[in-house]
Order: sequence, then C-alpha cells, then structure tokens
Amino acid sequence: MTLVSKYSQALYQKPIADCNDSELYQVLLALVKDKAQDLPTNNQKKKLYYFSAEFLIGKLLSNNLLNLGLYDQVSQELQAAGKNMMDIEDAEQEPSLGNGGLGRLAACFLDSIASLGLNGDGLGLNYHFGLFKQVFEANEQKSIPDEWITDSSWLVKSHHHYTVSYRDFDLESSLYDIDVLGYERNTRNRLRLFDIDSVNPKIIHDDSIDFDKTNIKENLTLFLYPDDSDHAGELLRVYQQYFMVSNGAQLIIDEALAKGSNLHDLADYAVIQINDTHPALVIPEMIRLLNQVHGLPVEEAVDIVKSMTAYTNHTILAEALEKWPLADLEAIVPEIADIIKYLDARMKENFINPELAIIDDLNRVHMARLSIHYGYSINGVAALHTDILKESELKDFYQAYPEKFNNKTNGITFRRWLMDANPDLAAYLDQLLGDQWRHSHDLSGLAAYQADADVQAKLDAIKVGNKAKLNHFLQGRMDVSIKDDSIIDVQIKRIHEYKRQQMLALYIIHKYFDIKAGNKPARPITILFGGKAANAYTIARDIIHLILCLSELIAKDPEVAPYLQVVMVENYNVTAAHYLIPAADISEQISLASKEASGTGNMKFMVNGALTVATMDGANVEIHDLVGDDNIFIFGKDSQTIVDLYANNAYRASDYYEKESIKPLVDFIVSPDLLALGNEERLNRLHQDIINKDYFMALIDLEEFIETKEKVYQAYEDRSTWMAKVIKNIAQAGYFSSDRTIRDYNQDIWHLEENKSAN
Ligand code: Z57
Repeated sequence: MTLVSKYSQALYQKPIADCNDSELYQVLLALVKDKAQDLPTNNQKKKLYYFSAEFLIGKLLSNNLLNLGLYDQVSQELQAAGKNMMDIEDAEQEPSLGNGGLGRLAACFLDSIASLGLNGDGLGLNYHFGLFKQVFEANEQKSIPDEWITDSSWLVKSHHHYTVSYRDFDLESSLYDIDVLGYERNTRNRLRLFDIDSVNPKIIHDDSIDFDKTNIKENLTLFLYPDDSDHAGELLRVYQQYFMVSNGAQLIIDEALAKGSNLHDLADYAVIQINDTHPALVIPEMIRLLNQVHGLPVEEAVDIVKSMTAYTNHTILAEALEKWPLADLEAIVPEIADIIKYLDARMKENFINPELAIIDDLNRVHMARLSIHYGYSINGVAALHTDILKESELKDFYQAYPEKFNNKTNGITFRRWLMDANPDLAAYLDQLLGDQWRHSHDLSGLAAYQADADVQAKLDAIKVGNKAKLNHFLQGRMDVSIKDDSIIDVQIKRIHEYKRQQMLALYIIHKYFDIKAGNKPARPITILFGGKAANAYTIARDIIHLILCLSELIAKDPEVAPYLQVVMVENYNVTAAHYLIPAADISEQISLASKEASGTGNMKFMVNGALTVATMDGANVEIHDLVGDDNIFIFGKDSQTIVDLYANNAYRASDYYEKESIKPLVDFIVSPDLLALGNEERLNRLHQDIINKDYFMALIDLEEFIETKEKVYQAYEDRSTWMAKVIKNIAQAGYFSSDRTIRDYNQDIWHLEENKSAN
C-alpha cells in the first residue's frame, strides 16, 4: 500500500479516491504529525529561546511535506487518485498568531534555525482568536474573531504546566507545541505556545472583538494585541507579557537543569532572543527566579541574565517602543516592579543621562532601555535601520555600549516563499541551474541568462500562470475577477500612515483623472492592496475606507474600468500572500524614508520576479545596492532629509497641498463622487488630516511618485528590457535568504553548535 492510502485506510477505511478534500486533509495531517514525531528534537547543549508575541506561521501542510522531503511523492499519489494538493490545502485554517513583518520574520527564523540544524525553539502565546479577522462592510473594515483552532490544528497539548503568580491571583498554564521541521533534516525543533485552560471564548460580545478586559482568567489568551487605548487594555497587555515570559523562563530553567546545569552556568545552556520589546519582562523574571526561587545571589543572577539575553529592535516609531507605567507593574507584578527599580538604580550609578534611564521622570518603564542595559547584544534589522539606531534614536546608548550594537539584515525562507509559493519558478530554476540552490539559495547563476530570449519568455509565461492562480484565488475569497493580461501592481502590509497606502490611493486618483481625460494606458492595470488596520487606529481605517470607495467608483465607471482596477483583498494573510506575491509585476515599497525598519515583503517580491518601486528605506537600500540603479525604481526624499525635517519641525503639509498638481487629488477624497459611496465623517477626517497634519508626509514625495509610476508602466511595455531586470533581481535575491540571516545571528550572537549528524 502507498504511504497516503495507508493513512486513508486507517482513518476512514477507504482508498484516497473515495475521500473528500477535508478527509484527505485529516489524512495528511495525521501522516505528517506521525513522521514528525519519529524525528528526535535537537538536543545540543546550548539552546536558543526565541521569545515573540507573534509567530505568523501560515498554513503548514505543504511546507511540512516539503521539508520532510515527501511533497513530490504525496502529490503524485494524490494525483493518481484524481486529487490535488491545492484543493486539500483549502481545508487547512491558517493560524492567526501574528500581525505583520515581525511575526512572519519569527516564522521564517524558526524554519531556518531548524533547517540549519540548530537547537532553538520559539516561545509565545496561544491566542484563540489571533489578531482578528477582517471583513468589509459598507466599504469599511469590520473586525471579528478569527477562530483558527479546530480539531485539526497542528497544536499538540504537552504535559507541561507552570504556575504564574500575579499580585491578586495565580494562573496555571498549559503548553501547546507545534513541530518545526527543518528542510531535509532528521531532527526537529518546536514552537511552544502557552495558554490557560480557563480562557473563555464565550465572553466575546456578539460578532465583535469586544469583551470584558478585566476578566483576566477568561480573556488572557483570546487576542493578540488587545486594544490598549484604555487603561484596562494596557493592564491586559502587561498580564499577557508577564504570562509569556514567566512560563518561558521557568521552562528554560527546567530544561537546563535536566541537562545538568547548576544554574551558575545557565548561559552555557540557554540564550534568549527578545523579539521587539514585548518579551522584555523576561529579564527581571529570570533574575527573580534565579535569585528568589533558586537562591543565587542577586548580583550573580543579574550577571547571568545579562550574559544570555539579546534584543532585536524592529522600529523607531515612538508608539511602538513600549513604556509601561511603573504603577501598572506594581499593581500586577510587584516583585518584578521591585527588581526593575533595583536594575534602574544600579544603572543610574553609572549613568546620569536621563535619556538612558529605565524609569523616567514620569515613572514609566522603558522596555527597550531595560533590554539594552541588561542584555549583551542589540541589533537592528537592516543596515540603514541599525545606522539610524546608532546615530539618532539610540545614540546615547551607542556611546555607552558600542560593543553591543550590531546589524542583522532580515531575510525570508526560500522554502515557503519560493519553493512552496511558486513551484513553477522553482522547477524552472532547477532546470536552468541544477537544484543545489534549494540548499544554498544562491541564484546568481541566473544572471548569465539576463538577455536570453527563451529564458525571458519562460519566466514571463510562469508569471502569467501565477496571475491565473491569483485570479482563481480572488474569485473564491471575495468574488472578484482580475484581468490575467493586466499589469499586477501590489501593496500588501499592515495599514499604517508611515507605509503610505494613502499616497498610492492619491496616485490612483491621478490615474483615474488621467484616463477620464482620454489618456488610456497601453494595457490594463490592476492595483491590489492587502492589510489590516489596528482596530483603534482611526486614520488607518479611514485609509481602508478611501481605498474601498475608490475601488467601487472605478469598477462602476465604464470609461475607466477597462483600464484600471483597484482591489483591496479581504483579510490579507499569509495564505493570500502565497497567491499575490508570485503573480506580482510591481512591488510597492513606498514608506517614508527612515520609518520602515527593514521590510520583508520587499524581499519576497524580489525573489518572485517583481520589480520594486521604492523609497530609500529599510532593506530597499540593500536591494538597490544589489541590483543597481537600472533594475529598481527609486524615488523620494532620503532618510537624512526626513530625520532633519522632524528634528527641525519643518514639514508643512499645506505647502504641498497648495500645489496645482496635488490639490485636486487630495480634494477628490471629499468629492460628491466619493461621498456618494462612502462615509462622510471618515472621508472628511482623512482629508483634513492630510491637509493639516500628514505626519508621515505622504505629500512630500507625491509628485515624484506619480512620475515614477508612469515611468514604470512605460518600462513594462519594453518586455525584453523588463524581463532582463526581472532576471537580475531574482539572481541577486540569495542574500535575502533567512538562512543567511540566521547564520549571522549564530556567528555573532548565539554561538550555537550545528547538529551535524542530522542532515
Ligand atoms: C512589526 O511587524 C514590525 C516592527 C514592530 O515594531 C512591530 Br510592533 C511589528 C516590523 C517592521 O515594521 C518591519 O520593517 C520589519 O521588516 C519587521 O518588523 C521585521 O523586522
């Protein structure tokens, strides 16, 4: 009997051909879980613990099959029985454990850590409703719970339980594991997610994401990033963060003890990476456990923790740099508050600069500052970002601790974002280059084919095929069709003013006017957006509203619709990205320079053969370095200019708004045409915000953006030159493999030993 039919017989007593797709999903889930259980976990002495509030892992079935080396065998068996993997995968729910780049990075890292044979687990929380599910109603975003946990999830409940003590009560935790399989490795790691059994999904008010924020025993692990715009929400976040790190720290100590540590040597057994500041409370918690539970002197506990904890900064946006009121910590975890006061006082013996204070004069605890003083490494996530940290945002820290600062430019896993998402391109690369690239991720050999007409034509045909798959996906998800022969132009990422979706919306208005005036594009253009706005972020929700109104206006206009289509993909997630990215011709990376720490979508588009329209921000700068001026479309003010404008408070939106080329575009937001489709309050608010504030300077680059976009669409019409650029981009993308990033982390920060016996 074949592999799959053995499982279909065992589970359903019938052959593959007689099972429906959801039964086959169960069959494959059981098969993969069994195969994974057969693999030993990595067990080298020193282990990495990657703490993160988010792990945006996406669907796992095909990725796990791929990493187990079973993908081809299984798809052939299914095909022979008249079934196909794509349909079966539809039955899998995507876990909703992340929001954006930070969480997807954590997932790529886990894949690379396992694939390189390193011993490292992810530690986080098991949010029952994840971030939220986005639905559109009346051209607005509505948020509803995303119920991703079903009987057929990848979670496996373990026997581990810990007690987490708050001032007023204790909580007992449960631990769920998801296996993390490396690519063609015979060992595995784990993603370990803490939870409580008393969590109660029924406390949600009907069809919304509202609930009693004070009911910690029932709400603790319902949502990622519960709304913290009020005090109860802020407290809930602290409850969550402490729960994550207290469980994690107890687990780390248990695992080290089991391997023979005497805790004085804990740093030989464990290294902690703090992903942004959400897990920063692990520092005082680990000190507490070593000192108050295990009896080490407090000085020694501090030194141990300092020697085993490293912090990654992912943003310079003030709103995302967490500062908790000391009073909150005193109310929730008084012992931790005491340790933080002690750490603050200790640090103040050496430094009088108030910019370095952990506890500032408003009695707020700066989590990033805590992490830098009491860790041994701080890294940024792209060269430019790390430079900005050193030279402006964290200048005083860089002066105090130059040796702690280092850069680790982000990466993406080619297993998911090339092999899994774009199997036709992957197979063609095998044909051209041989299949070594599947391990090395070195695609540079492709550059030799830049001018080869056959290669250009084949890559073009693969893109057309991917557009058809995207079309099919969109029909299923939201009942819209796109034109397979159109230019596919994509901006997918969290909705945020600094990412400037509003600037692309203003371009769309320009293009709408232009087409109305009789200037028809050479071929149809499809502009796709995807992304969620935080529920409490009003302007971001207004931007979604504008995009949805424009989409409707254009679709209903027979003069424009044949040439221009705007689609905002509902509930953008990893699954949607699998379809959008391989189909894209144009990658929109248009953040206000200095504000996007790195970006990782930019890298996914590059390796899938889209050309990038970009500001010189984040990792766009490194893409530009790799491909050169001729193979990327750069526009806009550079980061130094922007940093100076902020420093001098010198940007005035009105100076730009008054321009003849800009005013009509902005004013169209409140035109009768759009007001007829939209909500007056939202459109007015956005209009006023852009005119009077425009904090992230959408208008400063708008004229240059419009010129650049026109250039890009023209360039597309020279098919051979365009395809040569595409080839150059794919050939240079190897640098952005997260395997490279993880090797860098390991060499400079973690110092883990590779499991050589296991590949
Ligand atoms: C998040 O997705 C990122 C940073 C944050 O501080 C938070 Br909270 C969430 C993103 C950055 O915005 C991206 O530029 C970066 O590529 C990504 O983290 C991974 O480093």
